[in-house]
Amino acid sequence: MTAALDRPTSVSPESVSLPKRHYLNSGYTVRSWLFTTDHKRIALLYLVSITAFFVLGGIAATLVRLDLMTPQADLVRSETYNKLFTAHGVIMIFFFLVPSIPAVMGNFLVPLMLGARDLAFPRLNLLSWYVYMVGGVFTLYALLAGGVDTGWTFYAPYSSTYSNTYVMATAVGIFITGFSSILTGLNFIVTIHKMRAPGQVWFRLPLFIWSIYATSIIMVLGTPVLAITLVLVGLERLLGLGIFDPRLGGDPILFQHLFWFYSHPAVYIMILPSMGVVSEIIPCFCRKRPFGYEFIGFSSFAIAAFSFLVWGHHLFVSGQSIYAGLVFSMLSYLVAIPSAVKVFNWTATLHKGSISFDTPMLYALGFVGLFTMGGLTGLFVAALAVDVHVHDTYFIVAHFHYIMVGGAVMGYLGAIHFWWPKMTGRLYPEGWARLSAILIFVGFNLTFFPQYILGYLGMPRRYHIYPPEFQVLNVMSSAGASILGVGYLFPLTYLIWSLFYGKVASANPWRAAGLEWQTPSPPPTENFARTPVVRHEAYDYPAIDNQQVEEGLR
Ligand code: HEM
Ligand SMILES: [Cu+2]
Repeated sequence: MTAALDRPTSVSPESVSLPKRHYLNSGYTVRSWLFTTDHKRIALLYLVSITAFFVLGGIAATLVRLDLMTPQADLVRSETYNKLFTAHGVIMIFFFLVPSIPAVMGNFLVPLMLGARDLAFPRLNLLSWYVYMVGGVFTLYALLAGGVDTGWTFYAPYSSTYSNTYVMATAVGIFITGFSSILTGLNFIVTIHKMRAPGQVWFRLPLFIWSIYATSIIMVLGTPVLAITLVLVGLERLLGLGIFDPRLGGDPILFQHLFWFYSHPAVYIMILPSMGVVSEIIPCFCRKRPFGYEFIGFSSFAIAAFSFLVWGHHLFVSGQSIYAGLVFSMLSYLVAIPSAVKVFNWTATLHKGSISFDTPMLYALGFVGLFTMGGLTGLFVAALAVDVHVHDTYFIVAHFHYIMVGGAVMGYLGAIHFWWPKMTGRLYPEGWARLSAILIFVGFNLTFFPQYILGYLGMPRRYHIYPPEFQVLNVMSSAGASILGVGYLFPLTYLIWSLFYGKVASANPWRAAGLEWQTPSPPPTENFARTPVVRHEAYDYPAIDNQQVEEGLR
């Protein structure tokens, strides 16, 4: 087993104490954090910021769900209701989900997984965080000063002409934050091309890197379109140009084309990184090479490419020609193919694996199930006739929450748990963590499954008042939301607890493959004492396990 000689032997007892020198104790001042160019510290800056936004978005969701407990408008006024779901959508999409895995886990892991010291442009990386924060503060100001009521989609001409809420300030905030996304994407692309350790050829890259690369392409190509769209809305508001408002000679459908040309691919900015995470976790917790490594990798690119061809499925009922509708419907089914390839490969990896159900694995399995549900109902809405029936109903709300919360957030939580020992050098309490994973899964389904039924029965989304016969399902959904909310509070609590009291983690507590596990937990500022050399395939779990058996460690 010479090939495996430079693998970490993780469970030897002397390795289980915090290293003397690591990136967390390289400086304690506020300055050492706010001016750091260490990708790992920047990842933590993002972690704290997006967590704060998640809490704010969650509070807005809670108020919406509370209000929908009764058919009449009992809690808030209609204007407030509109502002609440808009705040929820804007925060969750632009300030939580889009930056979640790329900016937190990507920042932390990309250099480590490549065996590099840092990202290609460390100062640009810090700038990205500042740009994100400036945009975030702008938007928060707008939301607190008076709010926006356009929905996160900013449909024109309502947003460009009629709404008298804080559209401009919110749009400026999102516009600014977009640059953060673009800079991060560029940084990742250059880093993945230029900074790989010797021997780290493309087909030995972790699948997480493939997915981050594909995500970065979408970030770089898609985000400018959103930025331009928001500028056009702004110009129409300020100068009365006739771009979108038909009264001024503009075309409101043009807005929808531009908006969804970004926002459909953006869904994959949210989901592809989670797919990458799951492709790391599943092989580790069933001790097998991923089935069809190349297929999982290339399907990320196929998804990224196809995602740019399907925006018109959001316009089926907007009066586009029936032929355009047909083409977009067919193209939408194309995206299902690479997605299904991934699900098939994960499932095949599980087959005859020796599976252990640790917390990251629970999240990964949750991801596969819930993403599949979201994806299958995506096929429903990609069918023209079905979409006419369920368009703008709660069916859509259920569908996208299954993808974005059941999929992307589960992947994010899986990632946080999987790499927490590496990030902090501490283990979290496994029992609590499993409990909360189960709570989140149950709460999630109770929240969003009834919404499929509500939508199918005809309850429109974004409505404040609904007919009494929909109340039972709405109450179920709100009850689920409170379970889900508690489920989310758990990790927030025990992860912070573990920072101080958690058991010290070894360099590689999961016996995982991948360069990031070959350096101490938490890693030193320069990541690796010596530049690692890659001599074997990715995910060589059989070899790792054989070696440990030979050394008498297992
Ligand atoms: C705690 C769990 C959550 C609950 C209970 C929840 C609930 C809701 C509700 C009730 C709506 C309003 C639907 C409507 O009136 O049309 C909504 C909309 C939305 N949610 Fe969530 N949500 C949750 C988590 C999330 C997360 C984590 C994300 C994304 C990361 C998200 C993204 C969205 C988006 C984009 C909208 C659309 C807003 C709009 O129509 O303008 N939600 N959610
Ligand atoms: Cu779409």
